[in-house]
Amino acid sequence: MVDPLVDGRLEFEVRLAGEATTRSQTKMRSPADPAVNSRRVLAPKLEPRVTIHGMSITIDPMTATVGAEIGGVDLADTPSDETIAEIRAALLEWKVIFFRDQHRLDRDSHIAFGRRFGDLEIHPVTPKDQQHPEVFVIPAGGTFRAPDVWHSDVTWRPEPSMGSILRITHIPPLGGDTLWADMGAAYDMLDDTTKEHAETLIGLHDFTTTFGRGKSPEEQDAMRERHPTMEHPVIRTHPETGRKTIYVNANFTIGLKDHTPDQAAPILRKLTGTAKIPDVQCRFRWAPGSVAFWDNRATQHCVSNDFLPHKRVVERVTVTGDKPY
Ligand SMILES: O=C(O)CCC(=O)C(=O)O
Ligand SMILES: [Fe+2]
Repeated sequence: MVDPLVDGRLEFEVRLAGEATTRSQTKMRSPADPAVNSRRVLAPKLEPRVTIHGMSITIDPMTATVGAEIGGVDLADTPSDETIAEIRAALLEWKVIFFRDQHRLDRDSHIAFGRRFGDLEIHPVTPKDQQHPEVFVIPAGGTFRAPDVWHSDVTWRPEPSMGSILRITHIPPLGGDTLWADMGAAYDMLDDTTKEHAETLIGLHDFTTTFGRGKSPEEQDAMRERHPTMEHPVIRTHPETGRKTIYVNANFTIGLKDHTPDQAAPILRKLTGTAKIPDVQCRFRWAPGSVAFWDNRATQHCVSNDFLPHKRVVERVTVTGDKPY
C-alpha cells in the first residue's frame, strides 16, 4: 500500500503564506492507477483555496474525496470552452461542485449552461404549460417535503442522467442543506465478499413507486407502461473515470432481478445504507445565488427537511447520460 503522506504522492502541495500552489499530478488519473480506487488523502489545509496554475477557475475541496467549491466563473457569462473543460474535470474529480453568488443565472442561462455538458432531459412530472420544460421545479414547504430519501437522479430511465445542475430560487430562513455521498468511496468500504456478490446483481429501478404515490392503481399502471421498470447493474463502472460505484438507491431501486422481495431487501438495505455513512458525505449550506452540479454516476444525494414548514424551492436541469455497465 502506498501511503500518500509518506512517499510524497500528495494530491496538492498546499500553499504556505504567499507561495503559489501547484497540482502535483495530472488532472485525470487513469483507472489503472491504484490511487483511483483507494481513498485519497489531502495534505492538511493550511490555506484552503487551491489555485491551479494555468486554470481559470479556483477549486476549494470540502472533504478528501467529495465536494468542492469552484470560484472565478460567472455561469451566466457563457464560459469559454476551456473553462467548461476545467469545470468538467473538477466535476469528475470532486463528484459534486458548487458555485456561489450566481445571481445573474436565470432559467435561460441555466439551460444554456447545462447544454454545454450534453442534452437536457424533460422530466415526466414537469407541468405541460411550463415555458422552460427542461427546468424541473422542486418546491417544498408546509407539510410538502423536499426529496429526503437518498438517491441518484432518474435511475428509472434506460439511460439515466450523467449530471444534474441545481439552482436555489427560494431560500428557507434556516436549514435545508443538501448532502451528497461519494458512492465510489462507499463501494471501497464494502468487504471483499460483499463486493464480489454485489457485482453479480442486477437492480430493478422504478419510477412509479415515488412519482405515482397517492395515485389510483389504474393511473399507476399507466405510468408504469410509459416508464417500465429498468434493470441496471448494482455496481456500475463510471464511464469516464473507470471508478466502481454502488448504483442502487433507497428511492427508485425496488428489488433485485431473480430475487424475491424478502431475499432482496437485506441486500439492498446494506448497499443503499452506505450513502448514510458520514465519512463518504459532504454537506452544502445554500445561500442566494448558490448552484450545485453533481455527477449522478458517482454520487447520491438527499435534502434535510429541517427547514419545514418554511418554503424552499430549487430548479434543476438534468444532463442525459448513457446506459450503466
Ligand atoms: O432540493 C435539493 O437540494 C435536491 C433535490 C433533488 O433531489 C434533486 O434536485 O435532484
Ligand atoms: Fe435528486
